[in-house]
Amino acid sequence: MDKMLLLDPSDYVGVSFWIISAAMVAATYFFYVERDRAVGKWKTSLTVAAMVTGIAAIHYFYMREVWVMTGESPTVFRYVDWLLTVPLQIIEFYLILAAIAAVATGLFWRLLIASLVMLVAGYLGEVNAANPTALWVFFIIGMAGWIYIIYEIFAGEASQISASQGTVASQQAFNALRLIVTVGWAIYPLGYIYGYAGGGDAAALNIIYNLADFVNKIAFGVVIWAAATSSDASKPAA
Ligand SMILES: *C/C=C(C)/C=C/C=C(C)/C=C/C1=C(C)CCCC1(C)C
Repeated sequence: MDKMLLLDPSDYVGVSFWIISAAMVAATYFFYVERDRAVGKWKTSLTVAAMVTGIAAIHYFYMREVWVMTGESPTVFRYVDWLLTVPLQIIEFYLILAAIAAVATGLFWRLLIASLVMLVAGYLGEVNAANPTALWVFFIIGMAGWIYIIYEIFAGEASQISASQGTVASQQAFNALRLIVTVGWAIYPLGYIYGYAGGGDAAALNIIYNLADFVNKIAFGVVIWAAATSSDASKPAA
């Protein structure tokens, strides 16, 4: 490379890395400051939301650098970020339930292990993308982890606790988080398919993953913020 660029204006993937870095920093500040307006155990939920976007902000700075300088996918930074932030989001689910009921820790561990299976398999698939068998076998294993999480929050213990013991605000937050894990998280496997099927398209892969992180980290935090600062944060459900 004869010239080092901070950001080439025609590099739309690099620009998306830049925008999301800034958005993650701003969201972190927002959730942290707004914590003052939340009541009781909801404060912890906002702290965790700020941790998620804060960790992502740091990784986005480095991911942008890798992309701008090499044009390659920053796979290691991407998965280190997810490995930290996805378990934190699982903790959010657990905190929302634990704020209203005595929740078995077994539920927490099942969700955590399923999310780790999903991420480790995804990583192994992406670093072995040159081998189509590995690429798709690991993808299927990753899908199984995600489908298990969906099962747990729609039909398992978590959904029963929310339905039977939730407050108005906790049920709102739980239902919205459920939607994020189902619809929002679906963007990631779509990015994987789009990015790797048919020979590989690193630009498409990264733009889709970046969009997904924007939705699933910032919007996820906003959902928690809305519940935590709503006037019925502690009102029992009818
Ligand atoms: C903040 C980061 C988040 C919420 C990352 C979530 C990542 C996923 C839901 C990834 C899912 C994948 C599968 C379901 C199949 C295998 C490939 C993955 C890892 C992209």
